[in-house]
Amino acid sequence: MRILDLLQQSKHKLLSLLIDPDKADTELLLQRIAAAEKAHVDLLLVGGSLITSGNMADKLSLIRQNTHIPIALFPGNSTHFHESADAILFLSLISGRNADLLIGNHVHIAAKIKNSGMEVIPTGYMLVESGKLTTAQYMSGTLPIPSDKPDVAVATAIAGELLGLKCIYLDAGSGAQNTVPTSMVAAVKSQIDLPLIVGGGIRSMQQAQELALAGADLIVIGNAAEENPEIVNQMASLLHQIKR
Ligand code: 1GP
Repeated sequence: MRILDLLQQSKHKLLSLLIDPDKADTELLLQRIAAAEKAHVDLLLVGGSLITSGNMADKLSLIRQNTHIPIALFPGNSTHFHESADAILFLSLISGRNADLLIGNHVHIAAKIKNSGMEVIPTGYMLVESGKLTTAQYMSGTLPIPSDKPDVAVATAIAGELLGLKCIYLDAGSGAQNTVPTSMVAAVKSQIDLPLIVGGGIRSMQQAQELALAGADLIVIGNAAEENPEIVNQMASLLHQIKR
């Protein structure tokens, strides 16, 4: 099944694990993949706004060899593309006004992506202010949407939908102090007819549950799974019990 079909058609909420290729050595990566497989995690996102290790290809092939969970790239820029993933979140940073992250990087990598035959998921990527400067905000050189301005988030998401994007990702940024507010998630979900991905700073079952009930269709966790591997299994079961 294509990942976008899963996002659009799943009858329950979904969990994605974000794998930062810089953070996991081989043994740790294998442990995390095995835990994700056991927990029936729905999607692996591989990437981040800054990747310095340079062995993305090795990490992707290791992941590919050890799991059937679909793998989507979550690139910070066009150099993060690699053909061995199943799909790419083709991110337009619509909360920002950085032309390179709205169209520039896309032009650089478009032909390669098209020739790869990989599934492309055009995604309206929205950074939301989360209590402290995150790597994503810093690296993108953009202002996040203020967390107390759901109307700005709604208008931005609607613009993304009207531009033809296929899903919206509300991200407080990896390691965020505060998650995206549930009120903002609910406001955005009520005004668009697209799958909604929510991530950044989600560390507890309660946060995941509240965000899912507010309208998040896919919850993304990165740091929480690194700090507390047990939470992956618990969060997947919880989300799979919440109907869309
Ligand atoms: C970041 O949403 C992801 O883009 C995951 O964030 O590492 O804080 O869970 P965390």
